Amino acid sequence: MYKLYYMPGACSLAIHALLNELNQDVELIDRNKASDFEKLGSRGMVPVLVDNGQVIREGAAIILYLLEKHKNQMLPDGGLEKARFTEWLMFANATMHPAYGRLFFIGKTLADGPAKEQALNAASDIISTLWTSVDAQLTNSTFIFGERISVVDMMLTVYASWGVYFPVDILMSDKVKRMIAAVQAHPAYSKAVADEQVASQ
Ligand SMILES: N[C@@H](CCC(=O)N[C@@H](CS)C(=O)NCC(=O)O)C(=O)O
Repeated sequence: MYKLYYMPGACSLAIHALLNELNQDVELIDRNKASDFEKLGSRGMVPVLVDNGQVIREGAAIILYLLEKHKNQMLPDGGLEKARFTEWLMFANATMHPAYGRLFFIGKTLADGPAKEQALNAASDIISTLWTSVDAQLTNSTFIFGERISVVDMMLTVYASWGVYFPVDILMSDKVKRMIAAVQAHPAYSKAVADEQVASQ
């Protein structure tokens, strides 16, 4: 069974949902309650996956590892199709995730006042622009890669859920909102959300 070090609702939620989607059993370990979290070389960050004693860090590396290990229809075999998949995986992990990360950084480091408000608004403008890129990819389809859900949709939906923690107006088109609603209703995702809520009580 896999062990997943997580924080409720954090980016580790997408890995948790992916494990559900791949029908893999997982032991959830709340990093705030784990005495061995630092010893794993976690750098203080989730997700950390442990597979048979082997520690894997970095969300994108964990995702590629799982997709290559367990048969699925998300990861194309190679060529341009695989490049497109990796491109969107990295867009989510290395572009959209850090863009939301700026909100957390500003929220934690700046004192309340006009400078903080200005910085939060500037950060949220960048996020709104990134969502237009998602909108353009959705064209007439529900998900990033057509009508079949992928881990990229799940990652983007996790990040989108963080906007409510900040007094900012992040703009999303109806197509983007429809994609997010479809992911939230997807059983592998909704089960992960519910299980993390129960585990954190
Ligand atoms: N590049 C890392 C970033 C992971 C990351 O930023 N994780 C956040 C949660 S979403 C975290 O653990 N932050 C530390 C904290 O909030 O204490 C990855 O993709 O795995």
